Amino acid sequence: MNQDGRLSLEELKQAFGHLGAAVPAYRAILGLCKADANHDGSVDMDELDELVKYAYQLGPPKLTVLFRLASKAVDKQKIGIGSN
Ligand SMILES: [Ca+2]
Repeated sequence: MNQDGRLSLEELKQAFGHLGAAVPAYRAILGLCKADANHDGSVDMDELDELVKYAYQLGPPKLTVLFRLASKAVDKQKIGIGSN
């Protein structure tokens, strides 16, 4: 997570790797395909719900890590909102 408020494919690979996925790249690509509604190659705040839904299918332990990533993204977004 590079704190830019969105998750790139590389960051998703790292996340699924930490989750112990057998094939992190495969999970990352599938998750990105499902969640990346605007096809910019990353998962932003508007798309995070879909990514969480995908992770939910994989099981609760994986959800925990995704929520941790999501909370970082939300924190970043709050900073952006507060500066307006
Ligand atoms: Ca996107």
